[in-house]
Order: sequence, then structure tokens, then C-alpha cells
Amino acid sequence: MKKPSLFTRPLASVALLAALLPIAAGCPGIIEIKSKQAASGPAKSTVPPILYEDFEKGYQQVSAYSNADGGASVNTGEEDTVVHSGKKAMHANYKSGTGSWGCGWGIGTNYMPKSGYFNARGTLGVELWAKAARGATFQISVTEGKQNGGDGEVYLAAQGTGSGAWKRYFFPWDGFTRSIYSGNQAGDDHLEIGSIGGIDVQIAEKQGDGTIYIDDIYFK
Ligand SMILES: [Ca+2]
Repeated sequence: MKKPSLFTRPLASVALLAALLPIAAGCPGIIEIKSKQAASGPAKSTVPPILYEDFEKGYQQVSAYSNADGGASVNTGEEDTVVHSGKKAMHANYKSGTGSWGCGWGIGTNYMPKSGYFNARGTLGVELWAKAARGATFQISVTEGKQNGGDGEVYLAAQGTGSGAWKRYFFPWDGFTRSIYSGNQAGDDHLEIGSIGGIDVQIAEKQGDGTIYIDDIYFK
């Protein structure tokens, strides 16, 4: 799997962007920065980790969808045995099917701020722990809220690949791309991390049946 690109990007460009930032902030409109918060920001998170879900207060499924025509299905629930930390995680038992897409679900959160969205500004991406079969792939997406600059677009991270054991995954914001299949298609084409409304997970088609466990989801 590709390593976070922050570590491979030439330091000079990071330094240059860091130097330009105060100018950009002071002169709105002169430099437009799109979907690249992490790339144009500092190389370290400037805020403490923000907990999205650790399942210790239970698991809330907010949606589930599967390509029934292709034989796909998914059932998600609270997990009390296979956990990364604490006493609880979540699991999804899936059949990926043989259609043109597989299945997915929305992970609810017990920690949603009263505003209705997470302000993840100052973070570099999404960290989570997952245990998936070796070689099995999954993909997370974030849906923007509709306040604080968000306009309901959906952005997809790069695929994660299971190792058969619990593994830490980090999906940097600058690796997310806008979904052309879901979310607002008439938005500003800009991932607004100041307004994250939710996280989904998708399992692509044609990779058999399995179970994926997920725990400890943070914006970091
Ligand atoms: Ca947007």
C-alpha cells in the first residue's frame, strides 16, 4: 500500500507552501487551495486527535447498501470479541457478490458534536484500525456536512488492503477524491475538512465473502 505522500514529497515544496500560507490567508482570493488541505498545510497535525468512533458506547449503523442483483449483502453490528482496544469494535459480514459493485455501510458516531459535523481542520487525515482478510480490500469515504463550508460532497480514500491481522490505516486528506456516484454533484469540488458529517465503508465486488472488523477511528 502507498505510504502517506507527505513523507515522500520534497521538503522544499512543503517549506515553500508553508511560507506562502500566511500570504494566502492574508489575501483571500489570490491563491485558491482546493482539496489539498494536508498538502498545503503543516506536515504535522496542529490539533489533538479527534475521536470519530471507538464503539465503546455501542455501534450505530446509519445505512447499509448492497448490490442484491450481484448477490452482495452486508450485515453489520457491535463486536465484543475481536476488538483492537477497549471492549468493543464493529464488524461487517459481507458477500461482495459478482455485480458491478459490492456493498457498503455508514458508520454512525456517538461523538457527533452538537453542530452536526466534525471540524477536522488541523488534522492530516483519517486513522482507523481494521482487521480484514489478507488481500481483501475496503474503501472509506467521508461525507461533508452542509455547514461551515461543507456542501454535501462525498470523498473517497484510497483502498485499504487487509493483512489478516489488526492493522493501522491512515488515509491522508490529500489522497481523497470526490465521488462521482454519490453526494452533491454540483458542489465546489473541494473537500472541506471543517465539515465532516459521516464516514462510510465500501467493499468492492468480486472478492468473495468475509468479515471486516473496524475500531478506533480518529481524525489525526
Ligand atoms: Ca465541498
